[in-house]
Amino acid sequence: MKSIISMLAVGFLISCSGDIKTAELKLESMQCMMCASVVEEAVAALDGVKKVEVDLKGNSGKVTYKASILDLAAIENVITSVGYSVNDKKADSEAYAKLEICCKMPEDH
Ligand SMILES: [Cu+2]
Repeated sequence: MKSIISMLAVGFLISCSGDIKTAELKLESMQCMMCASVVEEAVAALDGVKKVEVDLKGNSGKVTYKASILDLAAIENVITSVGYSVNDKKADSEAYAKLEICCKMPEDH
């Protein structure tokens, strides 16, 4: 089932524009709605991002972007720069230190 959906998605993207990519984001350090909206807004503000969805409960996200303007590393960098970890990249420690207490990892409470 999943492969059928992704085949359809790939077909759709190619017929639409070869330049558009979708990437999954692992967002393990999000704690609350505020975290989700901070991450979402930071990514949405990047030039070349078409769409971003953050799933707080799933600790994940999905971003659709123009590959000619932006790459995944730049998207990951903006997320770490606002204090959250993404995929295998750690949050910027200064930005993380400034987060509200409720937005920090449970072990730091
Ligand atoms: Cu939070």
